[in-house]
Amino acid sequence: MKTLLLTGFEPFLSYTVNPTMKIVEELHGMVIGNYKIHSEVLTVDFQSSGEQILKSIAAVQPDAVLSLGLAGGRYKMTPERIAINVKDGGPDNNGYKPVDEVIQAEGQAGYMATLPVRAMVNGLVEAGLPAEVSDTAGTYLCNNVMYEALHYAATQRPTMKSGFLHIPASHELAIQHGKIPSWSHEDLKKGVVVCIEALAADEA
Ligand code: PCA
Repeated sequence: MKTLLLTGFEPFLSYTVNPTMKIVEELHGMVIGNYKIHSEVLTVDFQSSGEQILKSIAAVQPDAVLSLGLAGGRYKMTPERIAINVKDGGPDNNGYKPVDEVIQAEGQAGYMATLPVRAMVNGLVEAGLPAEVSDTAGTYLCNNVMYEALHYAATQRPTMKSGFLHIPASHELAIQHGKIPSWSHEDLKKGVVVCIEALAADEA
């Protein structure tokens, strides 16, 4: 049995609910494909979220990492193709607002996801869920965490696969927020399960 580190995020900015938090909490301890899921919820904080995911990787020693983030306004499930070495935007939940900063001074300009993004999109569409590959994870916390995990894998643990899935808002969030497209919690969770199944099938 392999281990998957599955991360979500706490609420941030105008998003009073983060659907990724509930999904990772519900999937914690489950077995999907040949992966046992270990879940963690990360803070939306430029100073600590990178450290948090690296600590979890050290503690859990996962074979693969799948991080989830809310992309409020997107209509589809979007596995991310690439993380870039940039911190910009915000503010985060501590009020910090970086401008044109690097994440890792010695790091590459970008790292491609090492999860099977195309197989994930195909699996999602086959399961009846709208999906496409995304070519930008932005420059906020999601990109930050994706970059940190891929940088760690590239420099310290090349066998560990890693990547990121942005998901649309849940109905619960959309009701509170007012102006964003949304999916049911069940469909969002199913989409995450399908992506993990695609990862497992890709290795079989
Ligand atoms: N989405 C944000 C950060 C936390 C989250 O769930 C992002 O897309 O960067």
